Amino acid sequence: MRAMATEKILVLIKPDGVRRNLTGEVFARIERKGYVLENLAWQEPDRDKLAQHYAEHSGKPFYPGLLDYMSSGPIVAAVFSGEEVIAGVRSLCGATDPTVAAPGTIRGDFGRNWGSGRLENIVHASDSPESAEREISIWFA
Ligand code: IDP
Ligand code: MG
Repeated sequence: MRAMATEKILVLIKPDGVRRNLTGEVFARIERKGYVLENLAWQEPDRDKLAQHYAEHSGKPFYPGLLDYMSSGPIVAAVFSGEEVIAGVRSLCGATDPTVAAPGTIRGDFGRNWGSGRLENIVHASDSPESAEREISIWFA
């Protein structure tokens, strides 16, 4: 029998998503698929918090630009739950690069290259149960 342990995921509406009034659109897609909203918070993170969140990318060429992008305005953080919610929400988000993310996905439908030199893609979603637990403790301490 299939395991039914309920999983959780951290979702962030990144500054471009908030700026472009896409917060409700993104959450609506996740809710309509059937996942359950567990927690929600408006956040204006300092650089330390963003560095903790993106620790795995520290040292990569795009890391300083990523932190600039993520500091460019408010963020909305949320926790959703459900069986296989991580795979489900990441599928709704689409590929990292919005230019080629599949149509029908959040990044594919609403994202593009704006010429900022950064990869602005509206939404963050945890990629494993371990990441989700770590990230939820950062944003919902
Ligand atoms: P993900 O958000 O799809 O999980 P990750 O590889 O974990 O993608 O990267 C985290 C974030 O860092 C991306 O969402 C994007 O904003 C940014 N990023 C990833 N790769 C690049 C890159 O090659 N250039 C610029 N920014 C990048
Ligand atoms: Mg990631």
